[in-house]
Amino acid sequence: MKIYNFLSILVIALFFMGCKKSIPADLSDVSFIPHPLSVEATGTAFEIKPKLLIEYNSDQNSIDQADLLSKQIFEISGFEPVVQDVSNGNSISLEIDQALSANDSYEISIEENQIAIKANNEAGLFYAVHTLLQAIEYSADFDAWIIPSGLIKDAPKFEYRGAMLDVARHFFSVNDVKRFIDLIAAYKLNVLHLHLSDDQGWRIEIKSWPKLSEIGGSTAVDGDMGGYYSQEDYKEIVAYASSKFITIIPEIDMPGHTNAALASYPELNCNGKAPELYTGTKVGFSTLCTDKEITYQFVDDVIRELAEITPGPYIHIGGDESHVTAKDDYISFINRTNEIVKSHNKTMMGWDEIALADIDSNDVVQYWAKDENATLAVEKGAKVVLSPSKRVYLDMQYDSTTHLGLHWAAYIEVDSAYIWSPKSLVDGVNKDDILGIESPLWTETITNMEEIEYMVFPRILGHAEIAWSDEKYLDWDLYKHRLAKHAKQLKRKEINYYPSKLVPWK
Ligand code: TNX
Repeated sequence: MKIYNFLSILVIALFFMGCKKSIPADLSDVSFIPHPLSVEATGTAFEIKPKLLIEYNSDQNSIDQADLLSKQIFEISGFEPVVQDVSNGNSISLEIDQALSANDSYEISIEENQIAIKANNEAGLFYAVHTLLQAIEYSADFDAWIIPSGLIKDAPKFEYRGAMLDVARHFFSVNDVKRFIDLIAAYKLNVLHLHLSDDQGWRIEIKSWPKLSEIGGSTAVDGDMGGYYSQEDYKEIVAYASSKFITIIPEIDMPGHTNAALASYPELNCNGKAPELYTGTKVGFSTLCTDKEITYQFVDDVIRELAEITPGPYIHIGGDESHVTAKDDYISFINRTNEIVKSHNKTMMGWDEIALADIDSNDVVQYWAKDENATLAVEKGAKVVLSPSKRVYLDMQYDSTTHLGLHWAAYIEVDSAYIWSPKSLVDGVNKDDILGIESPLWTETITNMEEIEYMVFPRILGHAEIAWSDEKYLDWDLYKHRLAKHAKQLKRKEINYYPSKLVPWK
């Protein structure tokens, strides 16, 4: 009798083991974006079951990341892991390991009973968690939550992986910015540049010049609702971004693109008269009065207050399209502004036109339009962030049939956003001159979060991969299939992405 029971249990057990094997488990089949440095599949799988343990090594840094992983696993699978500080088998463990020398690097070893995450620092753990989450999403269509086994090794190619949001042409709430941060952090971006001022709006409270936000912040393109961040709001954004390893770079665009400031304070105008607030979309018509001393008092106050609430190293001073500032005045304005930025212990960053001024290896130039400016910047020793408008401008229409956005630089379909290489973009600008890449979203035509998502996704996934992954993985014909499989993750996060016909969506 007993032997029959035993045999039937054995048969049932074998049957179920057989079922499990029918779940494909191939780590190299997971559609990682950005692609890790190396992925080695070993053909078995780790199964996520109720009471999964997530262990952190007692170093403080691992705890937050263990919590994050647990919350996300619960959201994806419905199983709530137990997070604890012990070590025994059948668990996911996280620890900082200084033996991993590359900055922000990590390794994930996935075995049947144990997943071990090691990283060079806490950001590395954060990136590892997001890679592992992509591997978990792989099994969303199967009837068990499995993570295919193997070894992943990873490290970023560029240290600067950015996006820019123009909150001046249209204003977006703190919550919108937080969602934007969540969405880009999942793809290992680590910079969010906020374009905080332009002709149409001033979006940050400056206590010593309160009318900037009161008057200058009161409107937006098309007379749409304005708004501004109080310094407390801004600090909240900075802290939220920092919890996702994203550095905020604030931009005050000067000396052009300043109508909102000029309308708020007549003394900043050469004729002492304040212009009307502006709600159109033309560029290049405004300038601060570069030979008035009060202008530099203004610049100093604004940069001082911004520097005090910005922990990151950069202050972006714009400097683009100052078409009504005489060239000599422009150059002396940028030089003086640079001194001011340095006096507040920050590094000046600006659009590529600032290469005309006396910049050097302490400054960062953001290439968007003119090759000769990028080359000049490099000749002067500056580092360059690449934002080629024909490839990464997220406000460009996908094609002539998509209605949001502009097309002055190009129509940028999902393939065109992806098929370019930083190191061969501009003659004379080589890998070592490049700090990284950044994708700007200008918002003349963009008014809400749904529209932001439509313009940003999926193009920014390609940019994230260009910024992070080794060149050898940058192949559109392979990438488009990974992107296609990735759609279910975009859907789960309810991202309103553009369903390009060039991608074989599943
Ligand atoms: C150019 S890019 C601008 C922005 C506009 C954008 C629209 C740059 C530095 N200046 O002021 O919003 O085109 O695509």
